[in-house]
Amino acid sequence: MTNLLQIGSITEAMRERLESAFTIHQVDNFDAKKITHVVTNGHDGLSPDIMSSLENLKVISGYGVGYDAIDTVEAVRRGIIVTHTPNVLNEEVATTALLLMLSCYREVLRDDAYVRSGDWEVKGGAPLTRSADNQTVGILGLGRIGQAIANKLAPWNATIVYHSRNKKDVEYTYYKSVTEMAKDCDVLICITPGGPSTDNIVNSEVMEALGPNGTLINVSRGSVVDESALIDALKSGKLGWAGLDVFESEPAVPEALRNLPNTVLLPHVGSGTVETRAAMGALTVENLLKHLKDGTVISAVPECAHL
Ligand code: A2R
Repeated sequence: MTNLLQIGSITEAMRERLESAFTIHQVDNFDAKKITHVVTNGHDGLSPDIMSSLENLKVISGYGVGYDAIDTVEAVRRGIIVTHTPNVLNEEVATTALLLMLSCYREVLRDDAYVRSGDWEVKGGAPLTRSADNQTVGILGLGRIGQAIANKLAPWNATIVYHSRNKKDVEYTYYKSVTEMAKDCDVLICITPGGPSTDNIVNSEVMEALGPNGTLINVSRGSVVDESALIDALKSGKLGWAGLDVFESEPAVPEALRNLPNTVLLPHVGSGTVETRAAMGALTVENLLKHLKDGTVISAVPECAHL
């Protein structure tokens, strides 16, 4: 049997299929020389010290679309194929972005608390909220998920604008500068990859450009948004609302952020439904099984596509 190192947890369905082809080793007890395949997730990735100890490593299969926790430069140098799970989670993450946006606009948490506390009976009708219809929504990263978000916004009659590294062949207005885009937006939705090139790309300047009536949604990586600048902007009213599924040091979320009423916070569940996680798990496993069968994979990350 081929030897597979498991980083982080895997589902029972994944374990059952993997056990038919691999001997699965855990991080607290493995013989580095034997390991040829790794299964991991977007959060844990593969630490440089474990990666360098695995001299016979051939494939790192990631459960998730983001792979910023895996050193792909080193992987390419060593001829190791890194795979991920694109596309199968587009609609789910897009739904999460919409859920956060609508929750901010319609103050779902505040109004839910209003009913539960009994305030409705005592104080009467709740204060009015804002309409999510007819808003200008800036998508930061118009890739697979970004496009799914744009599609899902159609019933709200949104005007879509976007920023990404390259201009796309789409009807939406392209902005070269995130700040210039934020000035023209009611909502900014972050859905770029994490990593050095997008680190704190949403800084205080961008937040102030979005403004007191603006809403920031982050379903990408915590590193994309300057979290302490975000807390300052939300506290001072320079930014109106934030809906966040991801944070700088997950699962730790600063108390200052947790105490702010103009936020909706989720525990990184963008793709976290039974159905979508099953599809992601199946693709993670199939990449490994295909490599065993014929030396190729289904969904290599772009950097490794030539390997
Ligand atoms: O390369 P482009 O022009 O297509 O732009 C990509 C954009 N992007 C960036 N935009 C601005 N500055 C950057 N430094 C930068 N780096 C990348 O993000 C593209 O429009 C988008 C990523 O799209 P996809 O590669 O199709 O990724 P997908 O599947 O939409 O997932 C995005 C991220 C994952 O990496 C996870 O972190 C998260 O969603 O779940």
